[in-house]
Amino acid sequence: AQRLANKTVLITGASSGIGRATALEYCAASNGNIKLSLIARRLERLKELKLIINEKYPQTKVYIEKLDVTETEKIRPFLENLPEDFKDIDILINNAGKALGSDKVGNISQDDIQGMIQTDVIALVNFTQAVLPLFKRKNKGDIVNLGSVAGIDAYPTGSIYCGCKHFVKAFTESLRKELIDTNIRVIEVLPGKVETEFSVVRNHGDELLAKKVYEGMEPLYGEDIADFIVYATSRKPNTVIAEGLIFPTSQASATHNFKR
Ligand code: 8X3
Repeated sequence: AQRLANKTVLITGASSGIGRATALEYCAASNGNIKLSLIARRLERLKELKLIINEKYPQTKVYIEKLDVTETEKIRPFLENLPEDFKDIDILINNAGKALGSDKVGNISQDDIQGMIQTDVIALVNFTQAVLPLFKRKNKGDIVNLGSVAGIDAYPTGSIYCGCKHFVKAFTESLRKELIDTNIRVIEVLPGKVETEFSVVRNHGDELLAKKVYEGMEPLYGEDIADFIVYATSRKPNTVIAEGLIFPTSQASATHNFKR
């Protein structure tokens, strides 16, 4: 926890799910001695989160901004215009991501294809590229990319999402190798079933269908992944937790071996 003291963390997709839980977990682990830049499309949610954080940790500096990570041209201005206190980012959490639909190849809508690739692939690359010059100047910093078990275990009806997450895996690995001469740490988190708004979004808002995804099993929750992210980024500087594949106890692969 001492290692987190006064660090600046930037989290994309911070209004819900794993991103939100990660913001809260950094506060808990550092006893509020942390600076958080939280971005998402839903500003109201971020405002609520900031209130919740500052109620418990009045000393925690929280900066929130409404930003759609797919608006590429806004990313660099956003970073350049961060308030002075938040400019010196130590940890980038590329969390924003989504699956859209469960259609088979041949039936996938253009909107779903673009939506996933824009967020899961292009935005993640753009944020990484935009923050990297700072990390290189400092010769330190942590980049945490949210992959998925879908990034190592492709399943039917998930072709685009699985493709995106395979991309995240390859991109993250290339980056870690490129940065071998630096102290920058590149970390990939590969969650299995985590009950967040993920399945509601995948099912285009159908809450009943979303519930079924976790029926009869005990899924993970955002805080379980947050716990790992905070653990990985608070190791000694000589240690990189390069990858973490995290399942609920009732899951052993993307599509098989569910204990229900
Ligand atoms: C989310 C996990 O199994 O729905 O990345 O693809 S899964």
